[in-house]
Amino acid sequence: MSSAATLIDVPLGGPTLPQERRLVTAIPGPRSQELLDRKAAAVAAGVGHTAPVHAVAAGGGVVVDADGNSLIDLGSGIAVTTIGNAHPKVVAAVQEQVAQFTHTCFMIAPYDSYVSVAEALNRITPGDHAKKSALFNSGAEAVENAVKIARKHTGKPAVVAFDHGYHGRTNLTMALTAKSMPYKHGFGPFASEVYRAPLSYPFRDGLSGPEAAEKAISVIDKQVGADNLAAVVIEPIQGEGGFIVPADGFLPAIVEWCRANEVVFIADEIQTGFARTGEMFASEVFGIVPDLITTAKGIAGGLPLAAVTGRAEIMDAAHAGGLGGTYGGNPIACAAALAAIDVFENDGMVKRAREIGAILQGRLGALQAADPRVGDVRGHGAMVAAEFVDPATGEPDAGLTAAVAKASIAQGVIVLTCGTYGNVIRFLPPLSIGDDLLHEGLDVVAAALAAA
Ligand code: PLZ
Repeated sequence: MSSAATLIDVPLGGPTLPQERRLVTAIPGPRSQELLDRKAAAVAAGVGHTAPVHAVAAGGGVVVDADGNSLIDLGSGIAVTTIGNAHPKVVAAVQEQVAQFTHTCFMIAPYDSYVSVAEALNRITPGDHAKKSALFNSGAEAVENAVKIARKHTGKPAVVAFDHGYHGRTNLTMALTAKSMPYKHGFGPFASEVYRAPLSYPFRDGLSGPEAAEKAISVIDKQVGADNLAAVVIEPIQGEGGFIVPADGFLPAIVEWCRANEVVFIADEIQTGFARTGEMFASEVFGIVPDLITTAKGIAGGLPLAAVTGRAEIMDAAHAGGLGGTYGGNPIACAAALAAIDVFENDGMVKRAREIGAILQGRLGALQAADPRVGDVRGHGAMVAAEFVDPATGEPDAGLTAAVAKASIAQGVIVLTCGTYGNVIRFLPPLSIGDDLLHEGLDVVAAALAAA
């Protein structure tokens, strides 16, 4: 059986990996191809992959494959390894915890790290009101629980999500997610009492924030009614939907309407959270204070952990025993989260996200100025995207987008696409990437665009 043990010279991951783009075979090389063949035979066809590689180590700004190729990482495993893959503080915390105990189930025998993560989240999330937290395993599970809590608190059934929104792949979160293919197609019926409102999408709707909010609130009022509505769930900057940054004033108007109507405002910060946007949370970019906030991804440096944090009186609405799960707040994931949060707070991550953002905006802005196929460049901090269009019509160009992403990966740069129309390339580099490597990655993407 092929395994890591049979590989030659597998390097140790983390920041000591050589920070370089290095192609020693075509992508995929023979060892990667061998894994992909085994994957095709053993793993359900529904589970896809973006980069055709057999990853063996990662750190800083690179992912190394089994053939010895070193790829520049501009995706962070979908915004997860924000502090850098195999960050030494996370590795040490995990190693210490895994030798101590691996699991007791927090609902059976509680432990310190879960409580410490809750305390940290209560402290660092937006707003200085009294807060409480509960921990889960995945982003989707956090969103599900935020909805449960909001329903229990308000005694109302309905939930509103937005056009282009993404909230997960479980039954309720599929219902909340906008895009059918690939997330929902054929997987229904979906959870009931989920309604959809129009988003602010400045590049495509031409509306000001207050105008877009008025339109959304009118739909919510007329088609749902505040008396039936438990919660509004929204990503402050949409992730999978296309890195859509709402126009100024949109989010504050929605928050204000929720407050006036006893509707819980849930910010899904699973992709935007933890320094990614150049603030600790994207809500701060827009000056809003959510009632509840869902987090995951960057929270624990790559270990599976998620949370719901929010107003203590709302969080406490669920009866004792009403929230939980076997693994939620697993001690190893919590140890990793405490290490990661330490890095976010004390190792300049917010500042680094802004520096990376300036490079991304500068480089992509220059591409846009020179190439009319780049219709829009948008984002905050180290969460920036380019939307590709047909210059003649402004219509989304998914074909061009896929070609640029594919060519970039073949040249050793991992980039991710997104968007309802599949015409957005998003940049989510680890904050541990060096400027030179980031520039080199962007050079490769620019060359791929020029050649496409
Ligand atoms: N909410 C805002 O971005 C996960 C999805 C990848 P889980 N986004 C990556 C894929 O294709 O499955 C996400 C998100 C927002 C919720 C989720 C769901 O988080 O940890 O994937 O369940």
